[in-house]
Amino acid sequence: APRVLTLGETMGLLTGGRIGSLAHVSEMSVGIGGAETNVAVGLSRLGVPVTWIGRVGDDSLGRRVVREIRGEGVDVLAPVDPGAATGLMLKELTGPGTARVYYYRAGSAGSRLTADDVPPGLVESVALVHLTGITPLLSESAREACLCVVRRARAAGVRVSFDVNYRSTLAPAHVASEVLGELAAEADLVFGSPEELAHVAPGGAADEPEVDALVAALDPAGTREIVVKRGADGASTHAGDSVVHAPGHRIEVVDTVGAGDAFVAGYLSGDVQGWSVEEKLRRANACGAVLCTMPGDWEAAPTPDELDAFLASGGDPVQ
Ligand code: KDG
Repeated sequence: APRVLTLGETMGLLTGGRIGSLAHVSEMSVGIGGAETNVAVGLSRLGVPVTWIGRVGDDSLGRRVVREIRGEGVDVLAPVDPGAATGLMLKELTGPGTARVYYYRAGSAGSRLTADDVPPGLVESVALVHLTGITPLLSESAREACLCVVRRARAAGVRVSFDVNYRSTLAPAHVASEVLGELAAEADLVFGSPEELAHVAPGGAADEPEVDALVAALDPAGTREIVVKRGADGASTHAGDSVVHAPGHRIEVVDTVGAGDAFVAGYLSGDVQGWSVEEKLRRANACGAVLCTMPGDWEAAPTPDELDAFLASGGDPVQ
């Protein structure tokens, strides 16, 4: 399959050993997480060649990030920034299948990503570039890196994918609307929940976003794919005049964090291979569902065999 490029920040991830407030839980497990590497691992497991660019600190968590992601078969370009630490995220388990995340990432190495971290010729050599709304809100230089990659992709005829992935802890809504709207406007594929799409659609910040109106605002020419993610309720793709819906799956949820990224990986794996919208949505929903059945932001990302097994047993679509 053709290659995908993505860039962003991947952090150390400490997860509470049991349900309970971090004011009291005494043990945590160590891992890593970042929306773009979650997608990259998802793609790699599905057999799609993928490159990830992200800065890490000169520290053990940074070495762990590089080793883990490389170990998953992702081509990793991770400049070591001696001036800042690798970012950190704490996950507090608030109930069965629910969690709250705390970031310790302001000024981190990952947030110091620059346009110069993207080597000449790389964007032009891939089939698709995937960005999320997290990276451009990390810093001015990270925003420039995203804009530069999108400009280069557009100039070279490379497809651009953008997952809104709005994190309110990184920027207030009016800032996010401007920064993320700018990227969403340039993407061939836009992923988001109805609420997220409302943040990036011109004039879209209504309380009860009406999806058709948002799609019309985001894609007036009808030339792009707007993929509306609704978690367990499935997803739909609006492309031109057509709307395709695919149901979600009935599963026992262990941990939903990262499900959106697995969904995107499933969708993009089909996109770079020229699949139909129906096929892309079906795989995307299945990937998102499988990811929720085990703990971790990316560890449970399925291989094609695991997807087949899931769909053959217990992967009942919700009717
Ligand atoms: O999309 C899942 C992410 O939330 C997680 O893995 C970490 O990149 C991350 C973020 O910024 O929240």
